[in-house]
Amino acid sequence: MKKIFSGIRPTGNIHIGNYLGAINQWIELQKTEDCVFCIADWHAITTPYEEKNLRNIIFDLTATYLASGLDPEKCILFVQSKVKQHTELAWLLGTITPLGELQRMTQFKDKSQKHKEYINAGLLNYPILMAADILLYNTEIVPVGKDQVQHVEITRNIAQKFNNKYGETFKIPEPLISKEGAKIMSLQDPEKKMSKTDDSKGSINIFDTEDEIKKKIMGATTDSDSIVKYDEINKKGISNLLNIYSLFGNKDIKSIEEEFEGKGYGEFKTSLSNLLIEKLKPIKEKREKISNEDIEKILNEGFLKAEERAENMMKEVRKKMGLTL
Ligand code: ATP
Ligand code: LTN
Repeated sequence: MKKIFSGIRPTGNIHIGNYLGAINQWIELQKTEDCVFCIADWHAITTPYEEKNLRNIIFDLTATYLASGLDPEKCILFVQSKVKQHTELAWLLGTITPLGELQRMTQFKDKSQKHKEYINAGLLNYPILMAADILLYNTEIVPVGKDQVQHVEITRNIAQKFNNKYGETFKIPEPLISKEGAKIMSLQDPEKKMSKTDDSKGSINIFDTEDEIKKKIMGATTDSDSIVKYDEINKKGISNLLNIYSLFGNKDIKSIEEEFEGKGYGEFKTSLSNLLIEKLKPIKEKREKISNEDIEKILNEGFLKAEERAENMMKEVRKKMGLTL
């Protein structure tokens, strides 16, 4: 069994990009591998957030995971801030991470551009905490969307550096990216990735109502020639919709193009809305059956299992670094 680790920030509603890029892979992996998944609340607070909502968002995110098919019998699911070893290891790894590498990270540049009033050291150190998350669990594979690959690469550098300096300790993890779902683009601006914290019209959330889904798909930005054809350079909007259609409908893009030959965007978009409504319905129904008590119990059990593994790793790290008093 391979050791898998991944996380997601509790920053808002889960959208189909998160689902296709990350969660969907996790659901597959839990069937055969040793999986640990965390709700990265310490990462979430590096960008503006409402403290009174955080707990609800964490509960909601957990419920979304469970409704989408994550099974607490088959994986460990926990909240990052419960396991204090993550901050301890992040501090230690910070002492061997070059400042220049952190400043070069695309996400740091993007998010500090977006939140000019809130450029904090936590945002810069974000990848160190993510490295700690991953390395604490002897991780071999990190399933993420494309935007997070750079952070897995810096994690590899940090692990290698630690092993060279203090002796063989960490496995060197590899990113795993789902091929087509790796980057679902915003419906409003197909140049940008679909994101939880950007404009809500650009993303379809898992729990959107049927009306919301229809409105957003019908209003999605497309070019003016009305030919349903995949062309990532000149027809970004329609290509993104074709990609979503193909992933949810389990059909290859060629056959969808054939199906809609001569039919125009209106018909294609209606069909895509219906497909999304049909595919998201069972997740919504399952969500309604999950109570806060269920969630609390699952997260607590996950915390106990995660903490035990994390503490085992920390014992070794402290010893290697001479922190044994
Ligand atoms: P935020 O807007 O807060 O940055 P986000 O929508 O980018 O949030 P994250 O919590 O950062 O979501 O990401 C969770 C997981 O979903 C990561 O593995 C990330 O790579 C993946 N992911 C996020 N957006 C997309 C997308 N548009 N397409 C595919 N995968 C995505
Ligand atoms: N930074 C990630 C979330 C995250 C993560 C992790 C992903 C936090 N810790 C560890 C993989 C492994 C993001 O999606 N924004």
